[in-house]
Amino acid sequence: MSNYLLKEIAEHLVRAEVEKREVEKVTSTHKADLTVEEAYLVQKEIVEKKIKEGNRIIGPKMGLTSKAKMKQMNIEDPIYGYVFDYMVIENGGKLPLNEVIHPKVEAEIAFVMAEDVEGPGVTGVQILAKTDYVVPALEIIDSRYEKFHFTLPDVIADNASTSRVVFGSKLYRPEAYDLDLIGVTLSINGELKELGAGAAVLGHPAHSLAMLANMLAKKGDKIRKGDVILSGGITSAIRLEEEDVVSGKFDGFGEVSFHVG
Ligand code: 0L1
Ligand code: MG
Repeated sequence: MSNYLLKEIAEHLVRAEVEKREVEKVTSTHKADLTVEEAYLVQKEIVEKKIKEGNRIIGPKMGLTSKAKMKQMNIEDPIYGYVFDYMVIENGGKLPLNEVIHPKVEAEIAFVMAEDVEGPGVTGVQILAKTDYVVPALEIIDSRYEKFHFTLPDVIADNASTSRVVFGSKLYRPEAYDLDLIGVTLSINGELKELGAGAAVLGHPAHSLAMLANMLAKKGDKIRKGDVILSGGITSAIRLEEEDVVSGKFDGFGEVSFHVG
């Protein structure tokens, strides 16, 4: 695929995000046979464009990490995207509905990295040894595609549907927890909507970051010291509506919340 077309698809997806407008998936409109490799090149264009515009990367994120999502998409490996500073909402803060298209929320555990981690061959144990802190989080995903309908290359090109994130207010040392056993509930307007445990993320959230390091290594890239990394959804993603009050309760980690305005 030509560089010109990659850039055009990247512009198209950024425009959809900025204009808060859902668009048809790019594999229908631009090029039916966009490969996974090409999709990551589109994502790279988007990331570079956002950096040029003055935004800062908070860290990479992992997506499609649950067995259910992987089965639904018929894939073996998860995907990654990037979270930027403008996407962070303070704990207890507001998600203005007019800033997004059709948001959904999922509960996750984020890692704050103490050191660079470079693949290949990285393990979950190595990730934990190089993690400063873990922190509970609520990720708000907002595919730029109509009705969240996409193929694997579409969603990779669209920065893995990344839109907003709310981090918990306290940081926790990882060795004090069995992250796979952490129970999480996700409630909206006081009603329990979803529950899960850390093991829903590829068996253990640290395993997800090990896969990330190994995937990045194939691109000559790595996890960096200071990155804050979303490891993947512990719960399914729930569609958000005007006035929703959202609360994620994490065993031993406290609560993360926001409301939709
Ligand atoms: O963070 C995620 O797991 C989202 C990945 C993209 C798939 C989706 O939009 O549901
Ligand atoms: Mg996610």
